[in-house]
Amino acid sequence: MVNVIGLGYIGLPTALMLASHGVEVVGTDYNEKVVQSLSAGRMTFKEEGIEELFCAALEAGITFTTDYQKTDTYIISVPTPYDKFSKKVDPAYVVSAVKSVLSVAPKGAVVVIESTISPGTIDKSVRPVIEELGFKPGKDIHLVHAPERIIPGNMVYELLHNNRTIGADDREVGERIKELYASFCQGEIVVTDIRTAEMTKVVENTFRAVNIAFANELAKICRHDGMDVYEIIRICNMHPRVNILQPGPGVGGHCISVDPWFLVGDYPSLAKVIDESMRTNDGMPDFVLERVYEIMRENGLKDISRVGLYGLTYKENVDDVRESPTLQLLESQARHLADGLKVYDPFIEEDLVDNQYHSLDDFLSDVDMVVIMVKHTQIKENMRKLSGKIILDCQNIIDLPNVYHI
Ligand code: SAJ
Repeated sequence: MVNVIGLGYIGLPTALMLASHGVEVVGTDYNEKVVQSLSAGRMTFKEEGIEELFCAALEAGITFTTDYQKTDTYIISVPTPYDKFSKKVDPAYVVSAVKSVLSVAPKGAVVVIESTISPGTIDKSVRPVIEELGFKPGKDIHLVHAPERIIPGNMVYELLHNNRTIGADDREVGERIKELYASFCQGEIVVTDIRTAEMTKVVENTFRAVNIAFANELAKICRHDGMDVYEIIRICNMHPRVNILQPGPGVGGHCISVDPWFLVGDYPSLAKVIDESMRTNDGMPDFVLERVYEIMRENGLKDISRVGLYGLTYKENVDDVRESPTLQLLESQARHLADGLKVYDPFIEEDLVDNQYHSLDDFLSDVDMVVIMVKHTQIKENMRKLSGKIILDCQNIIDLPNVYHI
């Protein structure tokens, strides 16, 4: 039996996938509400294909509890927040989950850490705790790091098809865990050491962050001299060895906007390109706000409360707002004493910010200018409703005349 600890965006889909592929699974979360909801057959977040997977896992017998189980395999997928000032990962949840596991685990159990951690966290923060509690890593307890790579919005497909990395102290244990993931994963599974697995995960997200920062910097250069950044990137990407990502209003989510900071925090004098890239990305919501003021001036629009932000989530077609560029822009707005921007997102039902609308028509009738913040499919579908508005399209998805871009 596998005990999956932490039933969030990563742990839950992984638990469901294992359960629906013949593995006995118990899911544990300290949040009683999450456990109650899942036990009552209600999923806790929206994601393409997740309801079907949830039903299959329930039928296969998955159960949910707040208690840790006595078993031979644990998968820990708890959050790893980072400290915004030191730029370092905070492994407190991982450490606390490991301690709870050790209070019930039999000798010889395998503890797989899926949570993203900065390179060296297992050596610095996990091994000492295991030793303090009287266990010998590699003998009484086996450590594995199996970082997840699925992308919100396409999680179920990617769980099945992505390649995976398993980092283990002991090759034979690594191979055993590889077999476990191979119960559902059709991608290639590489077995390596723990430090390499930790580093690989952070480097992948850093690569994407630096590439997006490059696109954002190009957007600023092109804006300066009236060039079309999208056309320039499109043509450059026709070169067989060039693949530039897209500029946007900022980088959100709990991965690409966070993980690269771990390298900056741990290697401040070495991670120069990464540091500058992260600052470029973090500066984009402010850049968008400056564009809003510029376009308002150009159109004689004086009242910022007649401007609406379309999209509140960190990316398209998900209901996740963690580190979202829209939230960052609203924070900036408060600093610039420019309260009153209106907000609408079809994926967000609860009230998260001031001046938030839950009806697109009401939102549109209260604004003269619309800022497209997210590439939701729904926005493209409703494009005709936007005609007549001043539009700042930060995602280059609106095919109407006289649209402004970043
Ligand atoms: N973005 C751009 N321009 C682009 C692409 C993305 O501005 O060309 C923005 C998005 O709008 C969003 C942010 O970047 O705000 C991040 O979105 P994303 O779709 O690039 O990535 P995430 O954060 O949803 O998921 C990433 C993925 N990592 C990589 O692609 C290397 C995913 O595979 C990881 O599993 C995930 O991080 C994670 O959990 O670490």
